[in-house]
Amino acid sequence: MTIEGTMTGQILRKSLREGELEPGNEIRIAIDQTLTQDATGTLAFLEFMALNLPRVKTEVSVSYVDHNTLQTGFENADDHLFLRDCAKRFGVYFSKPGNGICHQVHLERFGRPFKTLLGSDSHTPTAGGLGMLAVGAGGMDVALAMAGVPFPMKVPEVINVRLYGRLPDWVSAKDVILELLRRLSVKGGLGKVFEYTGPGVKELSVYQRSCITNMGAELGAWTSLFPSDEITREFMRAHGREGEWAPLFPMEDAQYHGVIELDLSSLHPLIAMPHSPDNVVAVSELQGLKVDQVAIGSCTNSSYRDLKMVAELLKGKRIHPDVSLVISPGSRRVFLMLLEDGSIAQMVKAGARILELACGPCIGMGQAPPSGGVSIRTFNRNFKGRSGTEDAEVYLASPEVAVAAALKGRLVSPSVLGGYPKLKEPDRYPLDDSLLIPPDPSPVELNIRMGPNIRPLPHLPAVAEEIDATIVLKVGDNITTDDILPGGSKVLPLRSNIEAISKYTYHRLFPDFVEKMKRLGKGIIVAGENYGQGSSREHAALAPRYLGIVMILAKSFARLHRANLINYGIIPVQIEEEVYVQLQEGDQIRVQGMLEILRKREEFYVEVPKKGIKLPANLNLSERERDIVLAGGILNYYQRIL
Ligand code: MIC
Ligand code: SF4
Repeated sequence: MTIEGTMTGQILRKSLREGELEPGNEIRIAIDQTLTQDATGTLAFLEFMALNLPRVKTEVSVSYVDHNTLQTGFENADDHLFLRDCAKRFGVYFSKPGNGICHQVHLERFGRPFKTLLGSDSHTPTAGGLGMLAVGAGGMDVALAMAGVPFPMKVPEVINVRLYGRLPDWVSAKDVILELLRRLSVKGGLGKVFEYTGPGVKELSVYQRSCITNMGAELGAWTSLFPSDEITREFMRAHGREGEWAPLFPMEDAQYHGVIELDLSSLHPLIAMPHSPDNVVAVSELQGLKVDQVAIGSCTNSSYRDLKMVAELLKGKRIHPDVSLVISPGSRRVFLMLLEDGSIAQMVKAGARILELACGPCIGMGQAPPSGGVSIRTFNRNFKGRSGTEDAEVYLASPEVAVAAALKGRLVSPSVLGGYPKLKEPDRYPLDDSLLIPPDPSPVELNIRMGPNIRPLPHLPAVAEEIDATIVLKVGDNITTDDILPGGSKVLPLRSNIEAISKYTYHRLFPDFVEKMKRLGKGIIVAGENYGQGSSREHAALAPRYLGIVMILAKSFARLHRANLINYGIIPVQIEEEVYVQLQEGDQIRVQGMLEILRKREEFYVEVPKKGIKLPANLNLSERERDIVLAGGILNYYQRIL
């Protein structure tokens, strides 16, 4: 079986720098563009600085500020200055706070069909909506891509999602991806790329396609891709970039590892219930649920199409008195359109609160719902506590469903709102670049300003010959990086200071974790399936490492988090269910000859001396990954060879 004829295969072939294009093999691909955002970008640039290169080597690198825009202290503002200086010094575009959410701005301003994009954010696959192979990664991997180092990835399995028919009124792109999450779950995409083809593709605009590829991240997939067709070309023309368009289609003989048939016309409005994006049911099943808050925006649903729909549905009406409706436009271009065509006025008159053009409530930066409150959001993640309110009930749905809830104060089928607005994609967007600073043509010498909260990367000791540590934590399936290291307005400003942020490791779920680690000095975590799902934040690996976590024994790992663990020298070990059930918190674990195992063994035993048992475990690391762990992390490894 070969993936050569698929769209993924064609881009990988063009970008291949090392290895064979056989599913399961590790290859290296050239990265054309990178994106970083402020919450992961400060580490990424500290890491880039540690590589001692004068300038980035990519075609385009963009540093966005969109997550940490709430300036309640000096920390975030200092981070913005640091990132501004790094961009100037290293030849990177700088998207100032207020320009919009990285993924939407990137789609509009930089995304190019047939090219590769690596971003230090898990929703980087948004750009797959215009035929770009766009992958999320940890900051260190993006720093290396900026340094021109080809990106290592396992050749994925490619799954074909064939779309038929057209979306009925009141059903939108969000329902397509919620339906896939319902069918496949948050683990359904591990090791896979989803390619969308079929006659239904032409019924979707680029923004709608991007809503789908964006939330492909929630399936755990490497990425998702749509063809680049005339609709893509028109989108790029509307953004003044038709010259950058290139066609992309699967070849006639393309082979896929699986086919999913999806008839768009059979879909109805769906909603993900607390606390997982795959906990999906029909809106009709929850009819009447009382709603406290409605939040519209995020990189998934804040395009012109989505917000124009919201404005049209709010026009001449008033939101329910018990509901707070907040709306955050995704980009300045979209915001200007909405201002100029009167949409924002319609929203405001209806009672909406207009927020900054940023991630905002999606990552708990403001707008936490009331205690026990029900919040309907057009976002992509509803993990427990992510909203900033531990006992809030967060639901994910389309803009149509969200706005209907805002008007009625209860969850209702959006069709009760009457006629479905017929919207047309604009022929031209205002090509506003007023908050985008292009890189200088030649290298710039300047002192990078580093505020007091920006601390050097911690030094991490290399792996010891013998592992002898306690299981400090045993967790179940689908632990998210938000569980490991939460976002929110209190913790996010500490992203540039590992010592400070490490104090919040597991602090929502296991408040004594940090104390325990301080006492023990080192420890091991045992976990179920899909450990570390969700974001790309390397802090969720680096902070536990800093506290002394040396190894994680899990039934399976989320792809992005596993890469981050390796990059920071935590050994990811795979165990079977029989082993998982025998390990308990407090067990002392011993592994002898760890260096030898890391050098050449796949299978080995972990000993629990007190119980007198030896349990089988599996390393499952590529040669490169072994070398990185042995070197004590990726920075040491590359500093040696660059
Ligand atoms: C998210 O949606 O979880 C984030 C916040 O955008 C993260 C990045 C981060 O933690 O900074 C992501 O998706 O990778
Ligand atoms: Fe920002 Fe939310 Fe998108 Fe993450 S998912 S990039 S926090 S808008």
